[in-house]
Amino acid sequence: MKIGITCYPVAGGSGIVATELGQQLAQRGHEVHFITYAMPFRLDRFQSNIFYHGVETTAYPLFKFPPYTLTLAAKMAEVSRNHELDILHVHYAIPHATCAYLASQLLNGHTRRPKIITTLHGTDITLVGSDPSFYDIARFSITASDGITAVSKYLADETADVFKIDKEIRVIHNFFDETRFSPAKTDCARKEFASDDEVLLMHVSNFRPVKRALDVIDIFDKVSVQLPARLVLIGEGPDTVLARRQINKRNLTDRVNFLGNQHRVESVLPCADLFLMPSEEESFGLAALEALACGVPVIGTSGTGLVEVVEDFKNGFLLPVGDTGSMARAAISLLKDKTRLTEFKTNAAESSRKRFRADKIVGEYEAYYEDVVNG
Ligand code: GMT
Repeated sequence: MKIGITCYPVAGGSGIVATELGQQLAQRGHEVHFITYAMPFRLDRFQSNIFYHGVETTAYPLFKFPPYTLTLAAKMAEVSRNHELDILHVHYAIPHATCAYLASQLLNGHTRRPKIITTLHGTDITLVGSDPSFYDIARFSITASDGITAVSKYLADETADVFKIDKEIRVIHNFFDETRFSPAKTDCARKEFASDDEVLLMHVSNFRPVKRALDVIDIFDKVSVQLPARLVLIGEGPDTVLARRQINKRNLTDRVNFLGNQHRVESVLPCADLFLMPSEEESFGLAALEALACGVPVIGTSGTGLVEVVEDFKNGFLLPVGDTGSMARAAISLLKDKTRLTEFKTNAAESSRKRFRADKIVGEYEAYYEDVVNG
């Protein structure tokens, strides 16, 4: 098939899933066209069957805000026409589903109009989509799509509820590339971050308030009172400054390592003993899945989409949002019990492979594409 993919090209979960999906589809022989305003974050090497179409934004004195959505819609229509796309798969509803709808209108009368599939990732619904000013346009654009997918049942239910949508929302979970994400075969670069007698905790996110980076630091602080410990923080975002300030305030500077955005998290993740994801909201938790795939147990929040990813008491623990005391206690007891920790690490690698490996989940996308294209 010929598939156009639009996503945010930055280091967020939706862009990463879209990029990895495009790469997997290209490997399976599909022709994939990325239509984005910059080269997607993980599209960092040449691959055959992948094409990139940059979307320009026009700076004109009259435009206080460059009309990116219009140039994106026009580019979607142009690429669809020139390459006879079968599918335009947009990730993150706002504004991509709206742009795809507009592109489809531009193609009215053209014999081959691509089917539009919108994949909902989370904050497009839970935060942005439900903001009153976006509600109508988000609902309209999502329902106007030929196909809708959500990255968890939790998100599909939330979407149906918030937007009163009775159309099918197909649940297709996030996935990982098992040729890259796997437990440490050697000692990885662990000694760069911690010595043999220290435990190593890790957190990866875009440091938005929803990720509760200060809870990560609080949990780490509590753990390090009981155990010699180090923390590695990966990613960047609006709360990075707050997090640094908190680390200084608690005198943890020499035990915390900030790595910023990393294109290849798989080279660092396997070094960790435990991954922390205490998010307020998490529709799925791709970073948690990537940690599990690297054999790292996860402490996350209950009542979020993480319940579909982390198996409580098997490869991690799920606790209420903000309950850093319980999260720290769970972390300490697991880290102190080496036999149980090894068992959790094995479970993490095995169950993530069984449930979320790329060939299984990408096959689900392909089957869905077939369903939508064949009406
Ligand atoms: O909020 C983020 O962390 C980024 C956001 C995105 O859309 O870029 O991530 C969402 O999509 C990921 C990929 O599907 C999910 O794994 C994340 O759980 C989800 N984030 C939230 O729901 C907060």
